[in-house]
Amino acid sequence: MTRPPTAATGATPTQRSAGPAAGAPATVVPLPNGHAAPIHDPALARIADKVLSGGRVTFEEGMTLFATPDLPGLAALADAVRAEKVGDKAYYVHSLRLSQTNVCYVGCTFCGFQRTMDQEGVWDMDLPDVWAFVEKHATPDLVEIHISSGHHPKRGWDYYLDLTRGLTERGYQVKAWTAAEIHHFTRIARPAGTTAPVSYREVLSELKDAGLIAMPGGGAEIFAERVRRRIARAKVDADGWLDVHRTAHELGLPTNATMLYGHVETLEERLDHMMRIRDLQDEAPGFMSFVPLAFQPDNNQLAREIGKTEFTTGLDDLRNLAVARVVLDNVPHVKGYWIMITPELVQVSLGAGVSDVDGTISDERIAHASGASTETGITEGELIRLIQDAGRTPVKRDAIYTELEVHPARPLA
Ligand code: V47
Repeated sequence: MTRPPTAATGATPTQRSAGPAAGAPATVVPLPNGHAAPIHDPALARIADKVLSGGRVTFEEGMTLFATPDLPGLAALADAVRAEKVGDKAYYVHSLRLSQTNVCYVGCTFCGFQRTMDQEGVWDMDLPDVWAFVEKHATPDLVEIHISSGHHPKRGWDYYLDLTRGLTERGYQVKAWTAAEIHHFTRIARPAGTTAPVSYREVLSELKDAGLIAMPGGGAEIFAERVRRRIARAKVDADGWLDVHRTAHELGLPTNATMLYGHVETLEERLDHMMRIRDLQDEAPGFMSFVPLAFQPDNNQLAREIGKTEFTTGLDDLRNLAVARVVLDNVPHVKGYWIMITPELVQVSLGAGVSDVDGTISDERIAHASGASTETGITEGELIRLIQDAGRTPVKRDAIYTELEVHPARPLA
C-alpha cells in the first residue's frame, strides 16, 4: 500500500520529519474522505508510516499499538487500513442464529450457556423441532443460518450431517460447526467397532458434501496455553483449532476466527493470538473475518472466580478492534459483533477498522446466557441505518461475502 500525498500536508511516509514540533502531529493518516488525521504519538507515527507503505507490524510494534495513548491516531490508522481493503463499504448479512441445544460436556469456565442433560434450563431439539424453529423465524430475506451450540455427549454423527443437509436443502447457507465441534465429530464419526478418531479432513469433507458453506470462528478463545488451561481445559487445544481451520481452508471451506478477550488474558496473549491467525492465513488462506468477542461477565464460573461483574469498556473494545485491523493485514474483514459490544459501539468502530457488522441474528443465546444487555436480534433496516449514519455504504452479503445488494450511502451533513 503506498500512501498518497495528503491534501493537508503533502507529506508521504518517507517525507516525515524526524521529530514533530511541539503540538504538531508526528505524521498524518490520509482518510478515505480526502481528509487527513493527525497522529501525535511518535512511536505510533513510525508504525503508521511503515504500515501505510505496505509494511507489516512486528510483535513489539503490535504491543506499541496496544500501549499508545493516541487512540484517535490508532483508529485513523486502522480506518486507513480498512479503507484500503473495502473502500467505503460496510457489510452485513440477513442471518438467523440456531442454537439447537445447550447441552455441552466441555465445561468452559466462561460459558453461561452450557447445561448437562438433566439440568434445569436445558433444551435439545430433534430435527423436526429444528425445521419448525427455522420455519417460525425465517423471513423471505433470510440467507445465512449460523449454528452455535454445544458438544452433545449423545448425538450421533448422522444427526449433524442431516441437520446441515436439511437446512441447505431448504435453501439456506449453513455456516456452522466450530473447530472444537469438528474435533468432537472426529470421535463420533468413527465407524462402529473402531477406536481411532477419523481425520479432520474426512469430517470436513462429509460436512461440505452435505452443504456446509463456511465455518464460524468460535472455540478459539485465547490460544495461549496459560489461559486456555484455565478457561477451556477440555476443549481442543490451540494447535488442534488451527489445524482444523488449515484443513478447512485447504478444502476450500472459508472460515472466521474469534478471540475471547476481557477476562484473564494479557495484552501480549491477545497479540499472540492475532499473530497465530496471521501466520495461518499466510500459510493457508481462508479466513474471511476476525471477530473479537468481549467477555460477558454474568452467570458463569470464570466471572465468579475472578470477581468480574463489569463488561469490557468501549475504549478497550475499540482499541482491540483497531489493533486487530492493523495487525491482521491479510484478513479481509474485522467484525464488530454488536451482540457483545452494542450496535452503538459497532457504529463507532466503523471508523476504527471494522468493515462488517455481522447480521440480524434474531435469536442469540450464548452471550445472553452470560448477561449480554443487547437485544437478541436486530432488523435489517437498523443495520442499514447505523452503517449509513457512519457515512458508509451498506452492502448486504451472503455467508461468504458475495455482495447481494448495495444500498446507497447517505451523505453526512
Ligand atoms: O466460542 C461463550 C464465546 C463463542 C462467552 O464466526 C463468550 O462470525 C463472551 O463463535 N462472553 C461462540 N463470549 C460465538 C461465536 C461467534 C459469534 C459471532 C460471530 C461469529 C463468526 C462467531 O462465544 C464461543 C465463545 O468464545 N462465548 N461464552 C461469554 N461469557
